[in-house]
Amino acid sequence: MADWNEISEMLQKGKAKEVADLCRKALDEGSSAKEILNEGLMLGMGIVGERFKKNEVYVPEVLIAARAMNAGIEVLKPHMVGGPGDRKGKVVLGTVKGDLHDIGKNLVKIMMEGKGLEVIDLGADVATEKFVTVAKEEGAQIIACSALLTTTMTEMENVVKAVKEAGMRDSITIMVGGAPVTQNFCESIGADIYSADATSAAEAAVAACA
Ligand code: B1M
Repeated sequence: MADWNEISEMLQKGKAKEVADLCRKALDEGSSAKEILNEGLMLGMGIVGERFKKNEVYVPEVLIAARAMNAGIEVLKPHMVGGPGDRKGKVVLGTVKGDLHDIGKNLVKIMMEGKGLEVIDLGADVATEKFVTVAKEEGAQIIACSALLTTTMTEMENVVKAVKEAGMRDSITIMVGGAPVTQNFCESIGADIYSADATSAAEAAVAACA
């Protein structure tokens, strides 16, 4: 069985090549991409987050850990997505204004594409109006917003307001997620769907497009 602690430790040290190699090895040994992500990569990133909170590590260390996490995700990506299939709907996805965290958002994209959805990824630090204009231009059914900071999750309410002001509220499903976001928060800002993780976000998006 794969050594989850080894993957976690390499991620914490920011050893991108080693993390990628260990993910490949774990796949070869029969672990699933989901297991490697949840037991190894997320374990490591969770520890980095705790140490960051206690000021035991700083932004540069967190950035290189994030780079190592991305290297692992790149290896897992082909094993997380399903076959091409017919496109089931269109999603405009991004991390809200002021927020640079994009790892979770990227996972949401991978899982949504794996379920046959077309995802227009606006990246991180996305202006409120951009979500709306791109959704309109592209005829998307869903706007999906990610936020990792308690200070930026409030931007999601501005997205809901902007969709209303554009007269698109009845034709667009607004999805929200990210570590500080909750079902209660989702309801309080008038968004439609809260999902706790990338897999449930993808499932909910498919259901909303059906
Ligand atoms: Co940041 N950071 N960070 N950071 N960072 C957190 C979020 C924090 C909790 C760390 C801590 O204090 N323990 C804290 C936030 C505190 C708060 O607001 N309550 C924090 C802080 C404070 C900051 C800065 C302000 C630090 C500073 O500069 N003083 C700064 C802000 C910069 C900015 O955004 N303007 C900052 C910067 C950074 C880095 C740039 C160094 C880096 C980001 C690199 C990158 O993303 N490219 C970083 C990182 C890596 C983290 C931690 C350590 C890890 C985040 C992560 O990628 N997790 C994080 C601590 C932690 O989370 N333990 C922390 C892995 C990822 C897979 O999980 O994103 O939660 P997550 O996604 C999950 C779910 O949330 C969900 O699905 C994913 C799993 O399946 N999900 C969705 C996400 N989006 C979704 C959307 C959906 C549905 C589900 O529907 C649309």
